[in-house]
Amino acid sequence: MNQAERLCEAAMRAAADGGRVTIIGHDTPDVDSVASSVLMHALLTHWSIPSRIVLPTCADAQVERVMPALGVHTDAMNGMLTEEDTLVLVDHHQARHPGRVVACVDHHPTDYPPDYPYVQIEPCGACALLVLRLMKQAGMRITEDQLRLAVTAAYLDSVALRSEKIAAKEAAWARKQARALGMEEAWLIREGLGLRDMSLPPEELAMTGRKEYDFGGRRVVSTYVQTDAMTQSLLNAILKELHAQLRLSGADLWVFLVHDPLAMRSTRYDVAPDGRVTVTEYGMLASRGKTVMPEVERMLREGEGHG
Ligand SMILES: [Mn+2]
Repeated sequence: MNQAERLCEAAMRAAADGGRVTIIGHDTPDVDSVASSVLMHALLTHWSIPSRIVLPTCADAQVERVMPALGVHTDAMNGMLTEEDTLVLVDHHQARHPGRVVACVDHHPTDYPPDYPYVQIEPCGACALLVLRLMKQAGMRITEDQLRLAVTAAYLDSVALRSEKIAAKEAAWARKQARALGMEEAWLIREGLGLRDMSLPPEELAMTGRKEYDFGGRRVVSTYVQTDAMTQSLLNAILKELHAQLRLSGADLWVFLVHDPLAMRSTRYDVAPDGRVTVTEYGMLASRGKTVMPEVERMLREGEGHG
């Protein structure tokens, strides 16, 4: 038995204390968030620890499209949270909802890790892969449905295995499993690239993948778009919308990313409340979780100023 898996089990068991724990992914749940929750639920069930999954907000459109095909129905995950709840965070590590956090398993690195009884934050192509590893360490027999969930999460959370956040070894594993499971790789790639329909209104393009962060009291909102067809006029319209949204939200900064998965590069636009925009170019598909937000967090916490 592995050390991480043993600590994880002990923390969850102590927390459950005969009751039930609640598994919760990040806000605007994506496929990796939901897949990680479903796998964590299976792991807790294996340990005979009662648990439920709660999606903290409405899932994104890709979840609605993809999860039913994988046999996962999210309508049963609409519970309420109260201060009495005991929470297990997956695919994020910042507590933003009522309840006491007892554990987190996440793949968004931070220089400022939280202080929960069990914290496992490791760079990884998808959080679902970390949970899958815990399941294997716990001696579980992994079903084909569970493997399919993990493989799908790997493709969809890493821009079809192209993001810098997925290690070559993990990508090779995902490709091999997809083949062995008879999954349609063209579909995984299409969903993973997630190329946006750029004829949508800029208000909509501006808001994809919205996440909120609290970096020592500084609030940051972030969204992104994946496209190979951004134009200057469309970008201007999006940035204007983001500035309006930033002022409405009262946050300190809006970080907007344009990922071009075909050119393999990302551009970051930091929109400040005064309307100033700072542009950062990445000569790669920069991962928001692995590279961009840790940079933003450092910038804000260490007060390097902005712009
Ligand atoms: Mn994820």
